[in-house]
Amino acid sequence: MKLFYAAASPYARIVRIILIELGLYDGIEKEIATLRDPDSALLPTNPVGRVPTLRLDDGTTLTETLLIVPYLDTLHDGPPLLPRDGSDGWVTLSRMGTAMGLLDGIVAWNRELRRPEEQRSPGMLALERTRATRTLGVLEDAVGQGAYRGRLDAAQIALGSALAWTERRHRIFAWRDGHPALSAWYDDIADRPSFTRTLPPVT
Ligand SMILES: N[C@@H](CCC(=O)N[C@@H](CS)C(=O)NCC(=O)O)C(=O)O
Repeated sequence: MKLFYAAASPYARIVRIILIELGLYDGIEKEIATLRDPDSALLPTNPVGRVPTLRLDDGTTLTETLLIVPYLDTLHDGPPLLPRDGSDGWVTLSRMGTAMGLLDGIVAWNRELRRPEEQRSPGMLALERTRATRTLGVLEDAVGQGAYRGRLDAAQIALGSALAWTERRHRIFAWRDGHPALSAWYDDIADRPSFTRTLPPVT
C-alpha cells in the first residue's frame, strides 16, 4: 500500500491521522507528491492529480477522502471510524459531512485569497466567509452540547484537521474568535500524537 500526500493537505492529513491511529502509518510506503505539476509522480497513479491518493497492493487506486476512510475501516477490528450501517443513528456520517463541508469551503475561500487581488471575486469571498462563519456557529453550539466527543471517529479527525489547517494556512480567518467551546475542543484533540506528528506547515 502506498500513500501519496502533501504535508500541507488537510484532506491527506485525515488519512494520515487515521493510519497512525490504526498503527499502520509506519508500515506503508509514502510519497510526498507535487500538486498542479505536469511532471508530478502522482499522475501515473491518479490522473486527477489530487491527494490523498492510496494505491493498494494489487494496483487499485483509491482517491477522495470520503472513499478512502471506509476502506481504512476494513483494515481493523475495532469500532468503525465512520459507521455506514446506521448503528450510531447516522450521527458520525452527519458530523463528518459538516466537517468536510466546512473544510471544502475554507479551502476554496483561501484559494480565492491567493489569487492576485484584482482577480478575486468579492461575491465568492463573501459567500465563503458567510458559509464558514455560519458553520462554525453551529459547531460551537454542537460541541458545547457534547458533539464530536467520545471514542475517536473520522468526524472528529476531519473537524480537527479543518480547524488546524485554518489556523495555520488560512490567510485571514481567525476561527477561534467567538468560538471558545470549539477552541477548547480543538486544543484537546490537537494534543493527540497522531495530530502533533502531522501538523501542516504554517504558510
Ligand atoms: N475531494 C478531495 C479533495 C482533495 C484535494 O483537494 N486535495 C488537494 C490538496 S489539499 C489537492 O490535491 N489539490 C491539487 C489540485 O487541486 O490540483 C478529497 O476529499 O480527498
